[in-house]
Amino acid sequence: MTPLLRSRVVACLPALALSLGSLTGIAQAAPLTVSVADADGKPLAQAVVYVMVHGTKALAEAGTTGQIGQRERQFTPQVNVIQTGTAVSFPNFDTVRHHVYSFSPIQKFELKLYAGTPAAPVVFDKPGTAVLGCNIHDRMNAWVHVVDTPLFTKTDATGKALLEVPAGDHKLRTWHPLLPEPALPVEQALHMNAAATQAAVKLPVHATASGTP
Ligand SMILES: [Cu+2]
Repeated sequence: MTPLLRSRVVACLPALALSLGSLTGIAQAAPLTVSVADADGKPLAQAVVYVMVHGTKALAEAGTTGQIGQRERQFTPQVNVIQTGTAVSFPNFDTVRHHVYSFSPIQKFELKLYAGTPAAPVVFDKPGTAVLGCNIHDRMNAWVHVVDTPLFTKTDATGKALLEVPAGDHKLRTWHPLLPEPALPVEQALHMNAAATQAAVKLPVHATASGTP
């Protein structure tokens, strides 16, 4: 080995270690706390918060499932975030029957008047937002925000969300059902190193007592 070649090999080692780390998903993650506020600076509950990380899988692992129940003539939960490819079941816990539908382009479906749990779940295979309703009960409404990342959560009653995020430069996205349609998420740059990080997001909405429209 010539001296020139040897020095090149040595110089390449740190870069190789770094790329192996990100390939195997062992990049060090650190806690990210996101505080979401409305236009008046009030904490916004039920906001969907997610991070787009280069190199993570857009699609959920095969067999990933979710559930949106119906209880006391309302969907539960009303605001949902799932990864693309998730199969969602719609169990009816009420004694009355429901007729669940979505006219949203990402997933148009109809579960005709039923009691109990429909046999086939609904697979949400495109990212975006689906708005759900019930043909029988007009006041029943729910939202399914489908995201191309496994790193997602929702804000609590104090408007805070917590995620574990690997180091790097990412996109932080926030969505809420009070946003005007078409409901695109609000996006901002996010830099994570190996330390706990705080981020603040302000959405152009006005918080309601129920947290939904
Ligand atoms: Cu109903």
